Amino acid sequence: MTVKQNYIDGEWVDSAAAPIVDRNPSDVEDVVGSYAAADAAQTRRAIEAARAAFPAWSRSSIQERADLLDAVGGKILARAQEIGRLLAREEGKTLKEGVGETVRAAHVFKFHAGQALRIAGDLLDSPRKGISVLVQREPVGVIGIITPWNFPIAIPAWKIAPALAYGNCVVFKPASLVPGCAHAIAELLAESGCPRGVFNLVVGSGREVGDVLVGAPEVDAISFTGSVETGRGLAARAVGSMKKIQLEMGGKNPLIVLDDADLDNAVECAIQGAFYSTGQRCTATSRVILTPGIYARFRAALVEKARALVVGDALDEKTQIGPAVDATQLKTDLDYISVGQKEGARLVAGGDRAPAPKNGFYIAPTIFEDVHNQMRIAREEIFGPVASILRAKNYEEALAIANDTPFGLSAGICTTSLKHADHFRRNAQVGLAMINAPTAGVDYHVPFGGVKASSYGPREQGVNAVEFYTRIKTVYTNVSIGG
Ligand code: UN1
Repeated sequence: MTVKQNYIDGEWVDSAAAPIVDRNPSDVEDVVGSYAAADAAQTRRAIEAARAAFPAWSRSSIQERADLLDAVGGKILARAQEIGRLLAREEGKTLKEGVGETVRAAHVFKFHAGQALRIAGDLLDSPRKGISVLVQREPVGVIGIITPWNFPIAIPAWKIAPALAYGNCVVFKPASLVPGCAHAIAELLAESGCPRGVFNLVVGSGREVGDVLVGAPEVDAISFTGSVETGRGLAARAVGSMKKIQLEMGGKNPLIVLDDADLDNAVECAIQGAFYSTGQRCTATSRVILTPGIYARFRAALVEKARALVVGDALDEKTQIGPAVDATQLKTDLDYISVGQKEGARLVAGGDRAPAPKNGFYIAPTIFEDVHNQMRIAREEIFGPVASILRAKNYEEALAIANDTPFGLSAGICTTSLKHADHFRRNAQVGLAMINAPTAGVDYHVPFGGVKASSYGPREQGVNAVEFYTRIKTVYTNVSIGG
């Protein structure tokens, strides 16, 4: 099998290190591909190439940048079935989700193609006579982009596209579990005429590639999505070289279901939020908080639906829930299930590996009840298809439980009460509040991010991406000078 290369300074490059073997989590016998593992020296070369490309790219015409991003978006869209299939094969989300994510990535590129054309500043008068003030936006420089495995194309897209739109150069380190989609992005950028050095791909470990990126003084900013632990360590180090940082980390997202909720919709929100994408989303619903009047009905319907979900090969059209991404994540999920049982929570669905036709990391959608919010399964992010049901006396107590968490990414409420929906909108301590909608699944044209331990730095996505990918210069001009 040929080893797919990294992309550094406009060249596809090999590596002396043992390649990274990309395996299908639905069927470990299926090798998706082999990818060259970049080392520290290659990462430094990529950073140098990005540095060298920056002066010209930062002054490139906005039309050139818009055309590049639009071309990439168009090509992703044209190849959405094929790339979506690759995504499902290497990550394990279903084909439908894989294609959906790919289409989302295409839209992200097209959105930021448009944004490149409207980089605005502000022109103000000065309190001093004869002075005018211009507040302008400029590119930041070289951006290190570090992405997780759970959205192998959408997350890279929503970091790379705005970085390039605003005139920055990129060194991209994807998660080693999903090099296929990262490689596809690099190929599309290369074939769409991205100038050399402007975009570089370095597939490799956090210890080697990530470490160089975070430590290098020539990298001006790091955008990271991943675990809280890695994010905290990264931030502490990045500050040493005064980097701009943007971190998207975990969640422990609650869904409140009140007595007056539309039952079918509420159950659907919980199923989608907790189990789709195998629960491997930082926006996944992991705590379902119920008030007494709906408890029994909701619980029965949720358990029935969860048990009926078809777990299987991600590429099988009938599959609703694909496997865990790898053996490590599967073990984490199973370990948390035994932690929950030891803590006294009651298992009402799943709880073990799911029977499956192939040798993959299959796990059954799992529901605990009698969960107390102080239990570890209610406080720590599991990142698997494991949901907990918690009881609350009323809306007020449900909201208090929802907010009692170190995280603050997404929170949902299912209710037909305008009063409670409105109170929740104002008082949920999160960056994403969902009303009669699942906690996961977000749009590409609006800001994304959370509060507390979930996020750090400016928001990602939509118009707000400009905050992170540009810096501001305030220009004072004495307009009274000259003729
Ligand atoms: C979504 O719910 O559609 O890593 C997006 C994650 C998030 C993205 C979630 N950064 O799960």
